[in-house]
Amino acid sequence: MPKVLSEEQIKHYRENGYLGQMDGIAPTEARAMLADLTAFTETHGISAGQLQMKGHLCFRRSYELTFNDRILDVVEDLIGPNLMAFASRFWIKGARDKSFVSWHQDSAYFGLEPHELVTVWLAITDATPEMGCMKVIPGSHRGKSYTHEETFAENNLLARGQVIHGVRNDDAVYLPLKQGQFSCHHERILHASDPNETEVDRIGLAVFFIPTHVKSTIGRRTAYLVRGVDDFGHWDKDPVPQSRLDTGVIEHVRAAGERYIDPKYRQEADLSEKR
Ligand SMILES: O=C(O)CCC(=O)C(=O)O
Repeated sequence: MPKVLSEEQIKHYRENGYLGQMDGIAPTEARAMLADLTAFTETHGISAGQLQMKGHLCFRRSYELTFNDRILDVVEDLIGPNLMAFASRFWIKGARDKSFVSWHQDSAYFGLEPHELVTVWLAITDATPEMGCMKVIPGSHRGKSYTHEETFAENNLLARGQVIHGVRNDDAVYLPLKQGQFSCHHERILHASDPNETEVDRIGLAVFFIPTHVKSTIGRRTAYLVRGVDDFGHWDKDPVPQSRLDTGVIEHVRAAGERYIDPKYRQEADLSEKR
């Protein structure tokens, strides 16, 4: 018996690989997160969006968000009751920002098996098609694993500018969100986003959740239990941010990001696709 989703929504996710527009946090809470992001940049001289893999651990608020019942009830209905937060990324596009995200599948890079990861994309600001909200190709999570070309193109927000060529934009569904809402997408779905053509920022936090039975295919890494029990022990534990901007965890976050962009990691994660 699902906790919050209808059978129809679960069927939609299984068939299409995504769910859009669910209520997550209050706009006041989203604005507090924006203030944290600004304070982080002032303190560290970099944007939290530059931290590729576990940005949410830099803030007590976004760490706590990974335990949010409203969000976890949805994730539980999709992938079961025993859940870990594996990683995250703040996706930040300023006003009139040319940054974009090319078509890609997260499964080619995450080094996980089986591919059951659900991304919760939480809108910290509104995200509309004009602002470059997420877009997906429905059902593509059930198709093949694609080869990505690593372009390192300027303005591509992906760590290696990885691109899947030949995806038809006409087949895309856009996932607009209001501030505080979230969408979910499957690790294997083809997804992308366009530049922000508006005068206001578009900021989201993507948190990547896995069931506890999912393994790392590239050696031991860290994650943490957010709900249920872990009967598998596949993951070491991430450090916990103790204060609003806990500087103690930043080295851990940086190291996870550096490992993610290391070409050796990419090779091994890719091989896991073919095992
Ligand atoms: O926020 C975006 O524009 C892209 C997000 C994305 O690729 C993801 O969350 O996996």
